[in-house]
Amino acid sequence: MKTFVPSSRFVVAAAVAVLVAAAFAVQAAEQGPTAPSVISVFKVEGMTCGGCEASVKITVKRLDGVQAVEASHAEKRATVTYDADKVTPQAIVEAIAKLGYTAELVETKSATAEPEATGLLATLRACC
Ligand SMILES: [Cu+2]
Repeated sequence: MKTFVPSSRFVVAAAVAVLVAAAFAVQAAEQGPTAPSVISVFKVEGMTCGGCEASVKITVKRLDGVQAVEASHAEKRATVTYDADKVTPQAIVEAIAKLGYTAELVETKSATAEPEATGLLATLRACC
């Protein structure tokens, strides 16, 4: 009578499967609706047209943890919805500064409503 002895390859595969499942569980938990989102409003100097707004939106949106970005050159303002555990207002200010604009944090409040989808119609071009 043979006893089932798992091969080392089987053990490794099983271990990998468990780790992958655990990673997915952690990811699902992190993306849950309980993630703490906040909205920060920044005063942004230097934007002169819609292209500038698009540059700010696209750049800030790329930061890990940023969920939505609104920018207005007329109001000299950018409004960013983000996960406060992943990104800071200072990081957002620095990202905008690298584009050549001056950003300053005005206020931070907790996000109450779902952020609108943004940036879908933004034109991809370097500007001003
Ligand atoms: Cu512009």
